This record gives sequence, structure tokens and C-alpha cells, in this order.
Amino acid sequence: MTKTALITGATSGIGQATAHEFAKHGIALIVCGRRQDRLDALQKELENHCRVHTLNFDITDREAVFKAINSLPEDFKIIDILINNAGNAHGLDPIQDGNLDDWDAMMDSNVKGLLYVSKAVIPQMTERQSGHIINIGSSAGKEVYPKGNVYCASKHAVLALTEGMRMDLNPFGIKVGAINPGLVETEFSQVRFKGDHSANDVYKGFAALQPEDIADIIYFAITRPPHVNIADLLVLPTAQASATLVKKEL
Ligand code: 8X3
Repeated sequence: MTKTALITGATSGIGQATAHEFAKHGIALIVCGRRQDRLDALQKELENHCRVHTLNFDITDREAVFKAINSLPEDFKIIDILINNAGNAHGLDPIQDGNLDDWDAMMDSNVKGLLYVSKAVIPQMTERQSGHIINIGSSAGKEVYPKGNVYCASKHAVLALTEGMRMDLNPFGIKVGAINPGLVETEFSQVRFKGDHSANDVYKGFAALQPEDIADIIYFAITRPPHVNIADLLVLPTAQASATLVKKEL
């Protein structure tokens, strides 16, 4: 039977590439994001391959999350796969200079938003005793780097929540795993550096991961046999050995 996946942050980067990858394989999609024009464009591109429903809401808005997910039409109500992808970095400052709005934005989306969406989806999975949740973490969830402080903390929290969910949902046969990418060339750095030109340098001089590389791995994870769960995967560009060690040819 065709499965249905809900993807947060589907209007760009890894989320968008994952929507394309899943669509290729006919998985029905609930694509979520804050930009209706981008959601509409995505729906148009994908609906030749699969059924698509768009949900426009902000994952940091608790009420909006529940309202959106509870409003799903009958034929999209059963969610087999949840991809908790939405999240971002805001700023790259030493802790003493950190901006409180940046901190709030990162904790609100990367941690609390992921929790709200999970809370809205999990009850139907426990009821059916099946489901698969993939949280998109980061190499920053495994390794702290200078000025990464709050972003790294938020991604460490994603890994802790992944482990906690896996334990609590274990009696229900629900798969929970994290995919943790290193440097992926997306709008990520544009957002982190607020459009500053330094964002352009982040992926220069080496072959960064592309969103499609991660989408491919997510598809691999969701197509393992029932007894196999990809619990925790760190994915780096070959040129990246750690958060601060990247072999660049400039
Ligand atoms: C993105 C990877 O190295 O910019 O999560 O923190 S990094």
C-alpha cells in the first residue's frame, strides 16, 4: 500500500530534496512550510508522481501545528513517515555576544518545533502500532565548535530527543532515527549569516554535500526491511573530517 510521509521544512534544502526523492517513488506527501508560494510550486512539480497535500504553518507556533495537522483531509490522515527536517541556525557569535532573538529562534524551531510536530503525529502511530520518525540532526549535534554554542546545543537536543523517542516508542514498534549531516550546501548559511556575504564562502573550495545526497540517504533509511532501523547516522562531505577541519582548495 502507498505510504504517506509528512515533511517539515519542505520548501527548501534537504526537505525539498526529500520531497522530490519520495515523490519519485510514489510516496504520498504532506509538504509543510511557511511559504505558500513555494508550497504551491512544489505541489505542482510533484503531483504528476504522487498525491500531494500542502500545509502552511510555522512549527514554532504550538496552536498552528496542532490545527494544521488535525485539519488533514481523510486521505492524508494516516501518516506513516514523519521527517522532522525544519530547523535553522541563526548567527555564529561567541556566547558573550549572542543575540537572544537568535537563541530563541533556534531553540523554538530546532527543539520545540520538532517536539510540537512529533506530539501532533505520534498518537496515531502509537494507536496503529507502526510508524517511522526521522529527525534531521546535524554533525553539530555530535560535536560542539567555537561560536556554535546554542545551535550545537539545539542539535545535541535533537539527538537526545531521538534516543528518548526511540525508547518510549519501542513498545509500539515505531522506528525512530536521526540523520546528522555535516556541511550541506543549502540556504542554511544564508539564514545563519542573515544574507551577509560571508555565507557565500562556507561551501567554497571543496565539494560540499548537496541536499540530494541526504535525501537519498533518508530514502534508504525508510526503505529498510521492518526489522532494520537506521538509528543514528553521521554524514560528512569527504573533504570534511570534523566541524573545523575541512580540506579546501582555494
Ligand atoms: C549544519 C552543519 O557545521 O554548519 O548543521 O553546523 S554545521
